[in-house]
Amino acid sequence: MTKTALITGVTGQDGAYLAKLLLEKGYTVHGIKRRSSSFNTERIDALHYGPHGSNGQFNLHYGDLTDATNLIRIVKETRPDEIYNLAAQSHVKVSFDTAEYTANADGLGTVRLLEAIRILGLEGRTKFYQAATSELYGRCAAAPQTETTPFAPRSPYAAAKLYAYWMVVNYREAYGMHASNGILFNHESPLRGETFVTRKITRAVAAIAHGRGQCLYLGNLDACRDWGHAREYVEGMWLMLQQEQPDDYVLATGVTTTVRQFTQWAFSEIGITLDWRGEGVDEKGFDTRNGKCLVSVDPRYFRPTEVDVLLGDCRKAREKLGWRARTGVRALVREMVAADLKSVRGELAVEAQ
Ligand code: NDP
Ligand code: GDR
Repeated sequence: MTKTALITGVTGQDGAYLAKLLLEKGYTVHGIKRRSSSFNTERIDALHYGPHGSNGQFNLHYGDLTDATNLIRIVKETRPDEIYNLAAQSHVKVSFDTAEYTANADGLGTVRLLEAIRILGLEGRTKFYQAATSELYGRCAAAPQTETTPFAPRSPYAAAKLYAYWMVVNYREAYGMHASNGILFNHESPLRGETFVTRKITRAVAAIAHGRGQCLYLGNLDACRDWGHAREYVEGMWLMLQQEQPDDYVLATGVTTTVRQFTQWAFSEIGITLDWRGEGVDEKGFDTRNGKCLVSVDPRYFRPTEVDVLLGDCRKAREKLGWRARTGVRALVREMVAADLKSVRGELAVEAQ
C-alpha cells in the first residue's frame, strides 16, 4: 500500500533530497512551505512541476512551524504514516540575532507537531523523525561523539534543538510514539544554502575562476567539521523510521576537516594553491602563482561562542540501520565546486545572449 509522508522544511537542502527519495520509493509526499515574497521552491520545482506533481504524488501546503492550528489542520488533512520535521531556522550564527524566533520555530515548533499527532489520535499510526544536530555537543571536549556523549549546546540554535531533542524522547516514553532523533553531523551538497561555509566557499571559488569574484571573506578558519553528503544522510532518516522500535542515531563520516583545509581543497579544484599568511584576523590566503590575496578573515563572521571540533562516530547507525557515509570530503568539495562552476557558466551564457 502507498505510504504517505509529510515533510516540514521541504524547500530546504534536506527536504529536497528527502522528497526525491520518498517519491522514488512510491510515497505520496506532502511538503510544508512558507509564504515568501520571493520564490523559495527552486530546489523542488523539478519534482513539483514534473510527473510526480501532476499526478498528485507530490503536494505542497502553506504552513509555518510557529502556527499550531495550521500544523494541526495539515496533519489532519494528510494523515501521514511518517512525519519528517526538517523545518528550522537552521543558521547557527543567525540564531544569536534571532534567539526568541529560533526557540519558537526550532524548539516549540517540534512540540506543536508532536502535539498535533496526539490531538488527532495518530500516536499509533504516525512515525516521527526529528532533525537533531551535532551542534548539541557544543563545547563538549570528547571526540568522537556518539549517542551517549553529553550535550553542551553553545548557541541559541543548539539550545532550541536540545529542547526539541528531549521532547521527542519524552513523547516517545510518555505516549509510546514512534519518534526518533537523527543526530546528524554537517552534510552538504550543491543544494546547500549559500550562507553556510562550504557553499559560500565553493560559490566564491567558481566566481573567481570566471573572473567574477575578488576576495572571499571568512570567519573562523580553525573550526573542524565532519562533512558528509546530504543525499546519503536523508537515506539514514528514512531508515530510522523503518525500524520496529524508535531510537536516536548519529549520522557522520568519522572524518573531521578544518574550514581552512576545505578552502584550500576548493581552490585546488581550479588549479590555485593557497599560501596562508598571517594569524587570527590578519590571516589571508594568497595565490602562490601571482601573490594575489583571494581569502581574508573578517571578524564579522566570528560567532559569540564557537563549536571548535565536531567528529562523529556512527557505529550504532552502521550496525542497526546498515547505514554508512559513502562520500568523503574531498569528493564532496569536487562535486560542489563543479556544480557551482557549471551554474556560473550558465549565468554567463544567458548574459551573453
Ligand atoms: P535549510 O536551512 O536548507 O532548510 C530549512 C527549511 O526549513 C527550509 O525549507 C525553510 O524554509 C524551512 N523553515 C525555516 N523556518 C521555518 C518555519 N518557521 N516554518 C516552516 N518552515 C521553516 O536546512 P537543511 O535542509 O540543511 O537542514 C534540515 C534540518 O536539519 C534543519 O532542521 C537543520 O537545523 C537540521 N540539521 C541540518 C544539518 C546540516 O548539516 N544540513 C545537520 C544537522 C541538523 P525556507 O526555504 O522558506 O527558508
Ligand atoms: P554550522 O555550519 O554552524 O556547523 O551549522 P556553517 O557552515 O555555518 O559553519 C561551519 C563552521 O564554519 C565556520 N565559518 C563560517 N561559517 C559561515 N557560515 N560563514 C563563514 O564565513 C564562516 N567562516 C568560518 C563557522 O564559524 C563554523 O565553525 C550547520 C547547520 O546546517 C546547522 O543547521 C546544523 O545543525 C549543523 O551544521 C550541524
